[in-house]
Parts: sequence; C-alpha cells; structure tokens
Amino acid sequence: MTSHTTVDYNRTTALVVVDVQNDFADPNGSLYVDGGEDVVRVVNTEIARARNAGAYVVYTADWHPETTPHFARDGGIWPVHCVGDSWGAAFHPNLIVDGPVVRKGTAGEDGYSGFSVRDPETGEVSPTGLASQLDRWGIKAIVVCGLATDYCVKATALDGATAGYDVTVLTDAIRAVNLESGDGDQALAEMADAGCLLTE
Ligand code: VGL
Ligand code: ZN
Repeated sequence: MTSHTTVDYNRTTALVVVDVQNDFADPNGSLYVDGGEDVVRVVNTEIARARNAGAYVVYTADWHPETTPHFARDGGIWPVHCVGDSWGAAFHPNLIVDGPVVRKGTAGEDGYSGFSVRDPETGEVSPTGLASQLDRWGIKAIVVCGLATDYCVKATALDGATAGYDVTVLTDAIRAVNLESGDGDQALAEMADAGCLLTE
C-alpha cells in the first residue's frame, strides 16, 4: 500500500467524505464498487488526521426514495440503492462518523454532486446544504475522498472547483464504478483538467 502525500489540514480546509455507504462499499451492496471496502481504512486515517488538525469533516450520503427516476425500474440506469433508512443507505459500519451529514437525492432527484441535486425530469438543479455549511465555517479548500470516482466523487470535486474551492482528491481513497472500462481514469483526467490536485 502506498501512503498519502500528506495534505496539510487547517481550519479553512474540510475533508468531504463521499457516500461511504453499504450499497457502494460492502460486497453485498446493490451497487457495490469494486474495492469499495478498501477505502474505509484509508478514509478513516484521513478523518483522524483532519480532526487532529482541527479541520472539519463532512459526509455526503446518497439517500433515495423507493421510487425515483434514478432507478432502472423507474426509467433510470441504476439498480435500487441507498433507499433512505435501509441497510444499504447506512454508512459502512467501520467508517468513523464525526461530522455533519449532507443527504442528496431525498426528493427523487439525481444527487451525484454533494453540492447540488438535479431533477431528472425538469433538469432543474438545486443546492444541497453543503456550500452554505462550508461557507459558514470559512472553508477555502476541500479534500475529497470516497465513492464512486466516476460519479459522486467526480461531480463533487468538479462542483467544488467551479464554486471556487481549492480541491484535492485523494486517489488512494476513491474507487470507480467503471460501467464502461476506463470511466475511472477518465474521471481522474476530468478532475485534473478542472484544476483539482490529485494526490495519493
Ligand atoms: C452514485 C451512482 C448512483 C455515487 C450514486 O455515489 O457515486 N453512483 N448513485
Ligand atoms: Zn444514487
């Protein structure tokens, strides 16, 4: 295992832990991301480092109603996953949870980015509480880790860069769905092109 290039956490940096939930991180999860369980230990180490430096840690959670156009059976592309209050929506049991949680998709939207959700029918985009939370804390830089590289990690990192935060992505603390092979690598390239710093 490689170790991180160390991120210097401080009070204007927040660690954003994306969707480390059973459906993505447990091999029995309905949208299991290959190697998803392996990020938990790395993410926990990062959470401890951030907290020790006095940095904020904030968590996102995919949180869907039972029926949503996000799911294949209702016209979308995904197997049923992260239905609110189900086992699959719960954080991986080994994840250290030590900070506020931002739920996304709760009203049936596609919630890829931690910053915003999008109504799949009207295309309307609305903010989650994440940016206002970060701004209340005076955050200038975010460090992104979790699942999945080619969906929620990418969307969160790109939105963060667009919103003007300095964005670092911890490449050994993320894993890709790879619906098409190469999606994960392409996501890394897109994040780098958007000015995100990719670090191991
Ligand atoms: C995600 C697919 C569907 C993710 C969420 O957390 O990356 N991917 N919903
Ligand atoms: Zn989802």
